[in-house]
Amino acid sequence: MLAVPLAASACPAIIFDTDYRSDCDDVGALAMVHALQDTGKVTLLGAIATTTGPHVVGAIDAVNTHYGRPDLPIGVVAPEEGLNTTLNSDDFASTLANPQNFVSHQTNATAPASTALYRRLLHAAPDRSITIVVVGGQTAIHRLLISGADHDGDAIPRTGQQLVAAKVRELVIMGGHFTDPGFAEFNICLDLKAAQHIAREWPGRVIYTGFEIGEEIRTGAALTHPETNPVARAYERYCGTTGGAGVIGDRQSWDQTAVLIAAVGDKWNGRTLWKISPPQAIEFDEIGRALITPSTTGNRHFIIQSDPLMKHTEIAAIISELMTAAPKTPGPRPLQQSR
Ligand SMILES: [Ca+2]
Repeated sequence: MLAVPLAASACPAIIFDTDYRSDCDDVGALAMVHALQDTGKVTLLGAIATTTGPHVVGAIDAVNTHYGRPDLPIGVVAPEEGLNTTLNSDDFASTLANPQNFVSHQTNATAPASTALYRRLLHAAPDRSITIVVVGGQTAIHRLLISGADHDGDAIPRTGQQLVAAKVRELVIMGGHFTDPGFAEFNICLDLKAAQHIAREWPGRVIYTGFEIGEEIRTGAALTHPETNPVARAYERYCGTTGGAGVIGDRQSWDQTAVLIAAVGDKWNGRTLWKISPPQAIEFDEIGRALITPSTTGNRHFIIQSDPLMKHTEIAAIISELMTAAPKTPGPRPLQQSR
């Protein structure tokens, strides 16, 4: 299969859209965004939480604050009947949002609605400047896309569709499975109707990094100091429930692959990380399986593993280095810590 080159812009302006309490790879991915900003590779404009667990905004803010960026806006989706936005587990969010453990100031109660924040950030941005990275369900981008002009009286004259067409350069989604046609992937199924709509209607290029890409890339065990680093603490809490209690362990790196693609495309220091598929038409069927049809006029793509050109362990080393990089300008620590 021929692959197409993927040129990253010099310094993408990123909105990070996350289901930040179902798995610790979201926390690792957010840490990567901050580390990439510390080295001038991206600019983080804000975060969107697609889960409505009571501590999710505080838990995102704790990591932003750890990296010295406490003022980044965080939007949250409002719950809706029939939509599973409150996930079953709360492995790390309450721990990260606890002010005895880490400093944070924003909460679910103070956070703007996801659609309001998306529209405000897009409206204020230069044309074709924004890269959206979605590492959870697609509820928030769906609501953005179908929002009307002057949504909730925001005085922004464009519809969501018009804003996206004008302002968004690229959408990178962790979701789907592109080598197993029978696999209905978790993020797609979190809000299947949204994922189907985005695949059909998003007015620009979409790159999917499938389950199979991050599955073999294991990171996390190199994190240290969970008493002061909320990223390490999340991995300790999460891997404590899936591995050994209280142990910082490795975890699959699904969400981190989306951040790496958004930041640097298909190359890292001149080496090819993975291949990008030729243009496709991509849909998701009634249970969430990806349907792929080559299309010369399509603008959907998926990631193809380039191993052995770049081994999983080599990509893991790149991600791990970013996840464990010390903040350039560390934020404050709590006066009294509970451990
Ligand atoms: Ca996720």
